[in-house]
Amino acid sequence: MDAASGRTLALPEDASAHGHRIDALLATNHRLEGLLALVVLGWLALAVWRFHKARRAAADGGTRRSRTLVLALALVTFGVVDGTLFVRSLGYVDEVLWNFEVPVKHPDTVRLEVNARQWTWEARYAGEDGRFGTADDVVTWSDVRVPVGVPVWVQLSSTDVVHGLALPNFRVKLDAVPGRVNQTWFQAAREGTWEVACYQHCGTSHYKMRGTLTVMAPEAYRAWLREASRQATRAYDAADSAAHWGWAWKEAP
Ligand SMILES: [Cu+2]
Repeated sequence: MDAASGRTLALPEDASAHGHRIDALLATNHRLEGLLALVVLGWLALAVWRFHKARRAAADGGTRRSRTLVLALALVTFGVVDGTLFVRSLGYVDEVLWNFEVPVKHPDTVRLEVNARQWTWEARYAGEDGRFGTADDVVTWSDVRVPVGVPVWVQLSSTDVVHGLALPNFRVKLDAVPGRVNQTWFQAAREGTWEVACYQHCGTSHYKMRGTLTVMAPEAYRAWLREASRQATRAYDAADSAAHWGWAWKEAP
């Protein structure tokens, strides 16, 4: 690790409850690829060693036996490598990524509307009354706060162009598409401050589209939300139509 720049070859630190499953998939992929590379290179070295004195090449690709052998090897390799990744990905999709039962059923789930625009992330919380689109909604700019240990259910859209919401430390990536609401959920495993990034090139200041995600203790989060909600009610301006982006929460995932 390069301490001065914070750069490292390793994956970003995993601060989420489920990111380890993505990392395990990547690790499996790397191990299988490494094994394949070893086999192929070993085979190549063996061929060079065995035939290095031969002066005339003898093609043997034309026999039925050799073609069957190559096809069988290719199919077995595909089945083992891609089959393993496919089956394990399905487990992750079923149990985590598309399992909206978890945020639906968990009573403390934080619902978060995120709107991307050139070049910031607007985040809307329902506020003290628990309903979106009311005077006590809390809106932040590129400053997302969530409590530790509870599901965070994100609904994401965009005002202008396609953006990509990325939370590298939570292994979350989701497209922000104008005119539609995409959703995902994640859960923080520990407190801290991490990066929110845009992973779709979205214009000249794309590189500025960077925010922070702060994971707080549940009591601290509740205190922050209560105070922010109180301030939002005081500052509410019914005529400020630009501030009233947002949508009725889509309950059915
Ligand atoms: Cu962007």
